[in-house]
Amino acid sequence: MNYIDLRSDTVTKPTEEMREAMMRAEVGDDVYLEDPTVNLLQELAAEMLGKEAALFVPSGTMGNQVCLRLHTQPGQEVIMEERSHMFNAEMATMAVVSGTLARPVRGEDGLLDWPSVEAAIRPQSLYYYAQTGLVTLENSHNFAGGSVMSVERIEEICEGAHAYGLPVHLDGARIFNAATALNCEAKEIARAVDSAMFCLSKGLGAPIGSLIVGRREFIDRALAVRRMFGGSMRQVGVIAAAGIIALEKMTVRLADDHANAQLLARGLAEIQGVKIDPETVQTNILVFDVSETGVSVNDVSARLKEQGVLANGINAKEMRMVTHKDVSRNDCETALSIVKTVLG
Ligand code: TLP
Repeated sequence: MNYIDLRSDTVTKPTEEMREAMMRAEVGDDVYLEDPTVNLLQELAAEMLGKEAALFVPSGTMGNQVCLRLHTQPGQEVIMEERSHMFNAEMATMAVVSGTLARPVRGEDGLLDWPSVEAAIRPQSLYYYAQTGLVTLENSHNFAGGSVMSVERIEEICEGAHAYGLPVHLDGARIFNAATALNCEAKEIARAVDSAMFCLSKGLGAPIGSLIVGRREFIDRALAVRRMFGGSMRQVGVIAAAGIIALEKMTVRLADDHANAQLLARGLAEIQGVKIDPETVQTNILVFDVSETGVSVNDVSARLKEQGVLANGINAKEMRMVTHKDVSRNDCETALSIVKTVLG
């Protein structure tokens, strides 16, 4: 069956242009920093994010965790939003590998604000408290329905955190979706943070890869941590070539995915028992509550699959749909009518 796959924007296939570029990529051993295609991708990434340097890493998880490791000391706490990916979906790496403890804080629609971050910072005078070492943000916010934090809010949090001597890391896996929604450049979103990670393999269609960006000195140290985590690669220009096309060609089309997500949100909101406010859908991710439809999340998922639509639950009540380049407007209309049949 030809599924309409709304499970994630990670399911996309590389474009023909990407495959062609991968085949022709100039390569070298990246452990010697001699892969020209990787070097080009890193320069492009640093330029687009407005930072001194960038480093190519195999996955978003590794990128986030390399940064966390560099910013913290074992025994410290990291302030993060309660539904954030780093807290919920990275296998407790921050505890196992960096010896840190999450200090989860609930943000409305997944978005932290400075007063709640400040309230979570541990006082330095009390020796029995673990000390706060880092603040992390996520923009757009995956499990809170692709919500977007404004540049002003990010800058206020960074200014506040820096006054306490705390660095801020941005999980910007989908920073270009956030930039599209905010109608700004990614570098404006990243301006005040100390490090950021973004992914080429989410909405941008590349098969593999993420980048971390920051000051030159930070990225130099990140090389060693990436190596320690097993993430240094060799003739990896074959992948970086697709990443360059992702950055040069694929960010401009994200508004189409956002429009398709709106279409799905408006249609879902009309279904009896489904809870979603289309006004809150700002990017390509929709999270909706099916608990009042009388059908469990797993059953909705299974019935949709029988009819050719893939979508998963993210908890006992909520499901997620993610639009991307490999689902058309027409596919979204078809998916919607299938959801209506399944829940109607
Ligand atoms: N998100 C994936 C799954 O892991 C849930 C998805 O399908 O959305 N930060 C954010 C905000 C993410 O959404 C993800 C992946 C990551 C980090 C990790 O990236 P990878 O999967 O490349 O390690």
